[in-house]
Amino acid sequence: MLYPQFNRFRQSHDVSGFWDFRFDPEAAGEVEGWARGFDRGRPIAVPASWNDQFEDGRDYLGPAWYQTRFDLPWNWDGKRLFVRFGSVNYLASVWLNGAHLGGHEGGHLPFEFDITALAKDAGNCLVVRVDGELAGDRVPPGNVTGEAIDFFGGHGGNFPQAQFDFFPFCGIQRPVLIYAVPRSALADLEVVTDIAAGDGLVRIRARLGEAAPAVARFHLHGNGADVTAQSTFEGPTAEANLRVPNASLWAPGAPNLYELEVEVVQGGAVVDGYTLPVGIRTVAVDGDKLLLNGRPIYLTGFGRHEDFPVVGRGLLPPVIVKDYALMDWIGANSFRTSHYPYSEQMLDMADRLGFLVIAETPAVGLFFREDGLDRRSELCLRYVQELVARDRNHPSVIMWSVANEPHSKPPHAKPFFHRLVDEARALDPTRPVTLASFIGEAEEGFEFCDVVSLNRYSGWYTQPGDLTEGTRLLADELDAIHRRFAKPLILTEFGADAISGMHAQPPEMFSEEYQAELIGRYIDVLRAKPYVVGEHVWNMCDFKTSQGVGRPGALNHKGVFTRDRRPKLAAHRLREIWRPRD
Ligand code: BDP
Repeated sequence: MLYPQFNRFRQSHDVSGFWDFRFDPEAAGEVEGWARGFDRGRPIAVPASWNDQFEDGRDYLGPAWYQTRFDLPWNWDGKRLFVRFGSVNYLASVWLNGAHLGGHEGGHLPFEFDITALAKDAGNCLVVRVDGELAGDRVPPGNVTGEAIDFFGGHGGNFPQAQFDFFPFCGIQRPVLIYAVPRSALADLEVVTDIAAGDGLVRIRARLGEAAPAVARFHLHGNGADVTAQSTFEGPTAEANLRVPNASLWAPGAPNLYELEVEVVQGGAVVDGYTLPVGIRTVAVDGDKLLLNGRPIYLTGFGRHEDFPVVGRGLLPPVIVKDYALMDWIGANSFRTSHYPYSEQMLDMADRLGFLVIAETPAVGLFFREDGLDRRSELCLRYVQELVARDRNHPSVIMWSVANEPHSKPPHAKPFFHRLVDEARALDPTRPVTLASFIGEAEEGFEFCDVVSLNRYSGWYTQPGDLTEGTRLLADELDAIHRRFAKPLILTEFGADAISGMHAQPPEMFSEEYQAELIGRYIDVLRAKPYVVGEHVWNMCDFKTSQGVGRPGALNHKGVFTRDRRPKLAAHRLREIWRPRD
């Protein structure tokens, strides 16, 4: 899947801004014809979650309606026109000028519709119905009776009742683009890189939207290289293998990017062009090691969230820049997109700035009761497909995570994960696949993974207050897991809530000292285990959750930065560990 570009063949127009909005608690909109355009809408900002924009909608999860009007800014004769949504949580249904375009399920992956036949030069009316309700047959799920996840030590669940520990923000959360491409446009590019004797090998597959007699021209340049190739489309695809002598490899600390220009030529004329940044690098698992460019790499960093006051999960570019600056300051080299795919802008920046990313699907809070299981399995499979299609060309993405903290139970969990991991590997044999689990040694899904990802909170949820016993159990458990699976292991979550400004000596739970101490002592354990290849603290920043007694102020306080990005004691402790020379 190609992100829309603006160049001499392609146009793209961001229709984000202030849209009209209506809550629809009686589900009257469809009957009353809101799809053709509605009145009495209030203004809402797009992109942003709706929940914190108004006084009366924080816990309202849908349905709700969005509407905007737009004119087309170009001469698009002979072109194909699309509307593209970066993220709508959770169910979207879209109309243009009263005609239903289709829908999409799942909150964090892009979708688009061809609007060539429906769009007018002026006065287009785009309407989106969004339903973010929590339900057992959705992924991630919520309002599940008998399976409620309890972060609160048995004290009464959470509200809204999510099966996961982050606020179920809803709405149009990433940009909406109208874009135009030529009739014989590239629909997709797949780039895979390898290294041979210091040279970079760049394998490219280009695919046209519609098969047509055409030639593809490839030009890779940058870092002193200038390599070209040409190949004829066979049906819709054309392939090329480029060799970059003495390549400047992509890695954290040296995020060398080349620029790949692809042109489609028909009858001697260039009819389409697209430019893609390419980082030449390899990722592999070898025994207990995770290798980047053939050398062992150790991940330092975080599990995170897309979360910020007022915008909720809405794309906010300054926060992206700020967060990378903080990750750089603290000495992180990586993060996991817990617990859903992050914005394309976030990944572009990881490519540019040299951060490693474990890209995760939205499959969080899974449970394995028979009812609805097939549907959940199909949905999770589609998430894997959509995620790989979207993110496969990012050098920063080094691993796929198919789920977080499933409540795995026999007999269904094992085949469920077998299917997901196989799918990820079939679609992309070049990246390791993982699953983040709290179950540990008994997690059968680990069998299929290349890397084992464990989330552990001993010294917090278990052995509360007792870091000596908590870290002793951690050490034993890591060894037991490694004995059983013999794979590299990342501790993808560990941490403690610390209320910013709360102090205690000796350290006590919820104080900044306790958080810093727990993180430091965990890292001591991890560094003594040669098969551990990464430490991701949970979480980089405090983040909004549903309400419950274990979440003061409806926040998870496990951030080493506050929600507004101020460091707690643990951030300084981590910086001493991760950037010892500064
Ligand atoms: C794990 C989850 C994560 C939670 C975290 C916590 O993977 O989403 O926020 O624990 O409880 O269970 O802080």
